[in-house]
Amino acid sequence: MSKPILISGIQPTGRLHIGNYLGALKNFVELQNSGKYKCYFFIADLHSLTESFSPAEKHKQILELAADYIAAGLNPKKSTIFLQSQVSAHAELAWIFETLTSLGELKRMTQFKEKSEKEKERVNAGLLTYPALMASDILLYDAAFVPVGEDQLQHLELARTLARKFNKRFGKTFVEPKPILTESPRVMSITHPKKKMAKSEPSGCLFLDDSPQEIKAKISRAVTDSGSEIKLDPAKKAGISNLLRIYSSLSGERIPMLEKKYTGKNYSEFKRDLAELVADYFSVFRKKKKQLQTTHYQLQTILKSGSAKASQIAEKKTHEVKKKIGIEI
Ligand code: AQP
Repeated sequence: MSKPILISGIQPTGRLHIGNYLGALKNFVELQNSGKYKCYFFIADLHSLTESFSPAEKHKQILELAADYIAAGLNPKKSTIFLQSQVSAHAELAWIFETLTSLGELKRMTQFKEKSEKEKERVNAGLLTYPALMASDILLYDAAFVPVGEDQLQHLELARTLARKFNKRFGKTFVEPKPILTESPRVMSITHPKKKMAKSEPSGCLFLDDSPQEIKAKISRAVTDSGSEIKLDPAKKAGISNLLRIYSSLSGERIPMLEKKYTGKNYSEFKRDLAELVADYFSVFRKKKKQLQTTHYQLQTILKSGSAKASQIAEKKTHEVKKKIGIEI
């Protein structure tokens, strides 16, 4: 029996933070290495055009994300790694999905509401139609599973709705995908622990390639709470709870074990150990990423060959879709 298909992507909008890693990328690598899935991982460059950018910066960000993928452990021999814009079927199917999606469904999306609120003077239509493109990214490949962070669940639900809607109207064509969440589906900002860690708020991020000195300085400044107990209590102790979750996800030690280990110890001891853990955990990643970025050729080759493979699958699916809706001659 063939393996279930799994797909996910990340936007090339800057350096990855530990939220992107613990919510998504770490899981991509584990799922790939489990050998249980046929995996596709892409760089969501079309999605990233919804935010302000310069062409030179965008080019750099794409190659940087490719280096992040490989340095974190994605392997082009095991997974198809590709660039979204190189597979034109993504944009083509997105248009068809836009015609099947109501304006109300799109306007209700939390991401659209939050981002359009922030970028009042620059709300582009792509921010609104983003979930239709995301549905296309997933449904083109018959993906059964999508590893994502919690913030993407609402968009994934729309992809499921679109698959059902299309199948009902035009006949069985798409698979309804299910999310795969990690134990840290929502890593919080280290400066505003009630808010999600996000690339657009860099001061609250721990970046994967921060130097050990930067990590130490950021963690020592991380917002904690009054009191001194190191205990998971997201409602009353959002700061320390977030740091505990990061510690647990990277070390593999369960939170009750950590609470026991740090009984009677103070925040600064805990923070010092966490900084050391984070710096050590990403030391191989930092070296590999640097080395991968010395030449772009290897990264470009991986993306070109992955995109050619993905195009074959995606084009077959768009032909099927066009036939079903009556626009193929
Ligand atoms: N804080 C987070 N905790 C857990 N998972 C997260 N993800 C993002 N932030 C967190 C997950 O990372 C994957 C890739 O994210 P993306 O690049 O598509 O999203 P993004 O919105 O550009 O990333 P940010 O950092 O969240 O930036 P902004 O500032 O734009 O909001 C996704 O699976 C996502 O769930």
